[in-house]
Amino acid sequence: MATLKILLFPDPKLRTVAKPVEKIDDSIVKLTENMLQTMYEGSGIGLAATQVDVHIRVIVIDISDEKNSPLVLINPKIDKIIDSQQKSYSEGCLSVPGIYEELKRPGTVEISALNVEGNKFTLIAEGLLSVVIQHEMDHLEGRMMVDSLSNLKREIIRKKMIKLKASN
Ligand code: QAP
Ligand code: CO
Repeated sequence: MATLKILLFPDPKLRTVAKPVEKIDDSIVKLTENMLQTMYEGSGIGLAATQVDVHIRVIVIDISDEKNSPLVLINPKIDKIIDSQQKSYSEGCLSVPGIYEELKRPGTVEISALNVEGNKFTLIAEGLLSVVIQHEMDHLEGRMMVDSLSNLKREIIRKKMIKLKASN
């Protein structure tokens, strides 16, 4: 396994729209393993392939405290918004380290995706899991959590990230 380099906001590559996975071969399996390792190493709970500069529709998530419940979603789709009542959550992002922002999203969603064996599954996600899935699916569309903030806030974050990059 390998740790992958995570793109940082405002890297323009984070704006790439990811393509569907057509065939789950060894390279996809390896990518999901490396993404999980990268996420765990960064103390993350979710990571999209976009963030490691691979522009295909793959997401990894683990919201468990023990970090022993990896979830891989390939070509994920929101089939139904079950509870359209917007819920507020403090969101972070491995591509925007040190920044947490309160965002509103639908509370409960029904998702379908392929697992790493290529089998389709559906799940009803609520609470943190729902938020993380929606956050990671945004990455696959080239969207980021800073997009809904005010221009001023986004500009402050952009400057912080550029300083952070320069100090690394
Ligand atoms: C998305 O984000 C998420 O600032 C996943 O210094 C997170 O795993 C959605 C992280 C929370 C909703 C709520 C962030 C690690 C990890 C940081 C992450 C940091 C180190 C973020
Ligand atoms: Co993110």
